[in-house]
Amino acid sequence: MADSLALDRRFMRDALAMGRRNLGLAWPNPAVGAVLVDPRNHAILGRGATQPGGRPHAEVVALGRAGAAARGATLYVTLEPCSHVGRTGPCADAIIAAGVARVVSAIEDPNPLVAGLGHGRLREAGVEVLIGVGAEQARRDHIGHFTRVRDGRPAVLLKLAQTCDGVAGRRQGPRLMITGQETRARVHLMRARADVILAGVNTILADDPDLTVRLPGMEAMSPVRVVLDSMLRTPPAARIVQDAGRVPTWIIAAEHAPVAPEIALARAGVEVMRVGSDADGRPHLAMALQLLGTRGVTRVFCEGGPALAEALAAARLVEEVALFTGPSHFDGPPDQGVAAMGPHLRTALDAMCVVETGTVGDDALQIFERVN
Ligand code: AOF
Ligand code: ZN
Repeated sequence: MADSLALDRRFMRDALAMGRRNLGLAWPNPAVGAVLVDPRNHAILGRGATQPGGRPHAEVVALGRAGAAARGATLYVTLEPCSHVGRTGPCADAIIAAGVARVVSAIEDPNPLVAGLGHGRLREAGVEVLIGVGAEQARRDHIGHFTRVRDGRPAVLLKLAQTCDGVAGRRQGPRLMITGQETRARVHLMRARADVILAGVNTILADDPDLTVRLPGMEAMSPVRVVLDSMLRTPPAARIVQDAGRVPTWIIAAEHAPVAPEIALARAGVEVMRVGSDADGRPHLAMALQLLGTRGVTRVFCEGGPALAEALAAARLVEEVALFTGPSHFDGPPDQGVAAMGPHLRTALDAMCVVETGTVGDDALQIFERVN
């Protein structure tokens, strides 16, 4: 039955692509994709993805599109259909009620409310269930759901840019231009697929970035911007503060941060949160991420610069690294260059696997993924 496996893979790829379209929008839920197919002629009867804010679930959307045609159909879905009663009834029950004959599911949902119960319920009702097609890609796409269920925190995807001799920036002076226009577009796409963008206050002070998605047609996909700023040094004139009414900005400060700047920032529409600090007085990274987890955040895209990247790696909080390497050498005196990678990040990368390599314009891109 090699043919049927090839078909299952093909339609699961469709379902995975559907789900990925809503990465960055579906939180606090995973961005699931679903495709209903007529097994007789392989016609697609309906597609769906988890909707912005997490509801309706993907299966319900696909079933709604297919209507009565779902009877006898095969459903491809990138995560186990839920079995719990949430804001509406369980997807497993909707699938059974629609008369779906076969479900091909990429991976079990680790959520203890579901964890095998969705598949079990389908089988009990006489639905044929095949699990595991596309599992590797599904685990990647749902990585934030997995870390949130397992560790109570979002997954961290780290972006790094370096010159070909490993420099990420200048100690002082104008910003070092490392990568080209094509990389900029690619980074904006990566931003759009995240729930929040994370940066340290030093990046805000040095570059005054706006950290939004500025791709034509995708401006509405800008994630929440989160700044780690222990002493609340973010200036009220910073871009991320000035346009906080349009794209939300959250600042995570240490408990001992002064109150006066908080009032000014809050007046500008910024939400200030406080967490305990580490030995150096900075917001405790694991606690900051836990806090984001309680807010429903599943995917963090970190553009915070080398110091934050190194600290995240040291705390073993990095799931994925996108490393862009530009074509030029650092043009300044060696002692003026900030190294892109510290020892913890190097060790972390050594233990990761490379899942993608290629070029983006004149830059090289490698994507590394944590193995366990
Ligand atoms: C599905 N299909 O498209 C998604 C699922 O709060 P609720 O009721 O929306 O349930 C959230 C949980 O449902 C979430 O934590 C995850 O386990 C699962 N997500 N399940 O059947 C979907 N997004
Ligand atoms: Zn569901």
